[in-house]
Amino acid sequence: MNGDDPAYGAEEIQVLEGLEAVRKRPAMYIGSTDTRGLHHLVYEVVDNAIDEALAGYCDSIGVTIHEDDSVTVSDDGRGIPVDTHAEYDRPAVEVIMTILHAGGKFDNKSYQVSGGLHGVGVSVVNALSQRLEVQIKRDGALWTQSFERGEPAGDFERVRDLDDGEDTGTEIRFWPDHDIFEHTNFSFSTLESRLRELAFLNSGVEIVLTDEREEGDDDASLSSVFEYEGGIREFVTYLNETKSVLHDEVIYFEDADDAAGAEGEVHVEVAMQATEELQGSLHAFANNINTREGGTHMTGFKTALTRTVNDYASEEGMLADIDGTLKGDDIREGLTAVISIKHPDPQFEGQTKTKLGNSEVRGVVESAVHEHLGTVFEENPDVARAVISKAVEAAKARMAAKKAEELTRRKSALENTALPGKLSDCQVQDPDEAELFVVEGDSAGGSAKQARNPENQAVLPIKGKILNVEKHRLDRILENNEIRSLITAIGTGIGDEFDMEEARYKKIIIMTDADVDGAHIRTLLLTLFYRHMQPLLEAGYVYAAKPPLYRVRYRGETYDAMTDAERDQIVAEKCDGNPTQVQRFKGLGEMNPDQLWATTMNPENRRLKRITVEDAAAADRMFSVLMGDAVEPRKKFIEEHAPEAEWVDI
Ligand code: 0RA
Repeated sequence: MNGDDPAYGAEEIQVLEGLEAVRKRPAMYIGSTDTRGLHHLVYEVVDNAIDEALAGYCDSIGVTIHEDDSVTVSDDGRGIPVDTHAEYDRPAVEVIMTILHAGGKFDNKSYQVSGGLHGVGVSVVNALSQRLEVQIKRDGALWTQSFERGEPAGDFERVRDLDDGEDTGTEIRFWPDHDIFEHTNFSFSTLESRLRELAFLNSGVEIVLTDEREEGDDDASLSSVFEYEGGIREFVTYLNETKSVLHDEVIYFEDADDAAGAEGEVHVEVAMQATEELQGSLHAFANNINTREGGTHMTGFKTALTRTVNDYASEEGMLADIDGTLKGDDIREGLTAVISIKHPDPQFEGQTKTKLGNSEVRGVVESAVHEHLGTVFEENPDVARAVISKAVEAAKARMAAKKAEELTRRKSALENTALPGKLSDCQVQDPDEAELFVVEGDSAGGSAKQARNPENQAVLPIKGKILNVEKHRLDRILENNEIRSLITAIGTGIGDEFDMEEARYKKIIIMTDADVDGAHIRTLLLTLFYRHMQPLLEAGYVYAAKPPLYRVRYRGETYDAMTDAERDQIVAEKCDGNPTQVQRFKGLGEMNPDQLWATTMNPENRRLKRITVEDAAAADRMFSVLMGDAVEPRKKFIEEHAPEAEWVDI
């Protein structure tokens, strides 16, 4: 960029095109314009505040959801610069707010979160907001400017002097543009989990989330404060809250390396703790971004973990009972770990840009883990023993399970041609069109069979409670008849045998009663999918049907209500007193086939909820809370989430 006058005019035009491009193709900048993209706006602004914190200037961040669905993000950082930008001859804040990627040019921050996945800069938030107001406390004064759909709506103004001792900082309030976003209602719990995560990842930064709306989507509290001096150590403690841990102290170490060259240091932090669980729970972050697809930091961690544990175990003669060495999977069974790296120039790859690509990071993490974990083991033999005994136990079980799996595999090779007897299959063979209803109980299954459209709707009744898949390894799970019929009907197989190409339906719809037992069965089924058939969830093939709770009849008309509130609304608005009949459906079995078709199965009227793996950590926690041994946290969870527990996003 150069600053002479003719170029200035040209740049000005480019600027306008820049934000226009954002409004034209918002998905290119924030991923999507659904609720995910909407929340991205908040993360983008918060990332800027986190950058201030990482640079050492900010220790408190506030996020407030207002009644009009606008959001304010405030921080006590240095404040956005208020001087005039020499090249553009405009106030610096205006440049930052109206020029793509301008933010970074003002500063050489060592670790810029913005620049990573979100990385688009606050100007994108501005472009996608019908209004945005910024207040800056800096250079002894309070300053302000507002914008509409990315363009200045007024001049940059000095409002007043700061009081003695009044802190510097930035406050940005924005109103997402209804023309861009499908919905503009923010979810407290979605913001809460990301902000909690950020507080874990950036120890010492206080983040306060406040909901000023009358009806927050979470009635538990209107304000949450997150601040973790222990950083990712406390993250691991949190993830293990409902699990039985095998050693008291969380293992923690950090290191820095100059492998990234002149750009700056690569900083590595690892926290881990072994538990009795069968599932491991590994979470890798790069510059605060949850790298769900893994990457070089994850690979480095796994390699070094396997090597370090095997080295120590064989030196101590702990491998006598097993054939060969411990496999990575054995060591990671029940292990909860958080790996967080900060890199001056992170490269994100993969389908969702959540895979870390920097090749030098692998070695950096590998040597850090090898060195520090080795030391931890030497200095804490009890901890080493706990981790290794669990891995040895897992290795033995693996060998036993392998035999069982082979047996099932051989059996299923013969059985596979025959679909389960209880399945009423549909006529179409095309998975794009075919739907499978997994129905609770034989009687509801019977109604569903009569109600369905046999052309493309298949019905599989599932009896009672299926096996608690959280507590058993795959070999035991495969002994269960209900689960075997389900897997055979779906067609993909399970575990190592899983093959997405073989899916016989692209909609697998769980249809259970709208009561606690129904919710339980649904959770069991989802646990099975989550643990052993996760690609189905990732592909968006799994749904929950939402049967109505009530049917209201009034003067020959019928209305269905999903909730008590909906019922009350119908009664108030549609019915005028006397001959109003309200029928409560206790179970699916109480509906006759016509009703079941009309309310729950007919694609024209039904409501389905697509089940996704939005947040692996949150889902992991919820499954453990709902399915695990610890009774108190489960009780607490159900009490806190009772009204929406059935529809928690998993
Ligand atoms: C550019 C340069 C500097 C800080 C910021 C932007 C900044 C942006 C945001 C957005 C939200 N909160 C923020 N806080 C700061 C560095 C200014 C300096 O060098 O003093």
